[in-house]
Amino acid sequence: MTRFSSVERLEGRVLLHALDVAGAIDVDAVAADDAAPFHLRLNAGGRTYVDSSGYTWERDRIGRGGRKGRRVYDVGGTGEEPLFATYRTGKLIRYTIPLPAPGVYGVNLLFADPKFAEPGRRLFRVLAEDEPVLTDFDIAASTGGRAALVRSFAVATDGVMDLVFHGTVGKAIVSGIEVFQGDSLPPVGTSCTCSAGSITKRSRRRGR
Ligand SMILES: [Ca+2]
Repeated sequence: MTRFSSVERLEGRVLLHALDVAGAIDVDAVAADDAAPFHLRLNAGGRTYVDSSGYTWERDRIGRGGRKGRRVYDVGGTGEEPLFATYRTGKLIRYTIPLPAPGVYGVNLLFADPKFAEPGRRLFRVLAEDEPVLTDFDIAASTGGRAALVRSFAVATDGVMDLVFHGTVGKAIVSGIEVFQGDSLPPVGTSCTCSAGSITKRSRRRGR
């Protein structure tokens, strides 16, 4: 069994050091982390980006699968076009995000479809911690395509947030990911109508 014994903050990233529970526990470091709620902003498929509110979105170093992309176009419903116009896309995309501790975290997923404006051309599902949070998700059906869209969830985690995007018609796509503790902030730079959902480990049904 391991415990997270210390947390370092470097360039906005949180590095976790897992030590055997019999090892020395740096209580001060854990306490210091408790004072600052975890909040990761990730610019999927893009570079480091500072949004209009001054928050830094990290470049996409941890995404796996698919490819990074960027399309210059007028992204509707947002003032953060560089965030939404860069994306990771593919049949199977995976983000594995280390967290300070197990528990419930807020997740905002940012989307914009740079290609399709009509429904039915791109459908995908999203799993958080192995549970589907979006099924037959169709960006264009919600926004008409080239506009910002945010979906928000509360997800119970084991200390590592696993997000999987799986294209069922065409390729999955994602423009940004926020994972955070504490109160939810308004979705960045978007005027969309956002849905909220939540899952907990207790509600999970296995064997489906
Ligand atoms: Ca992006």
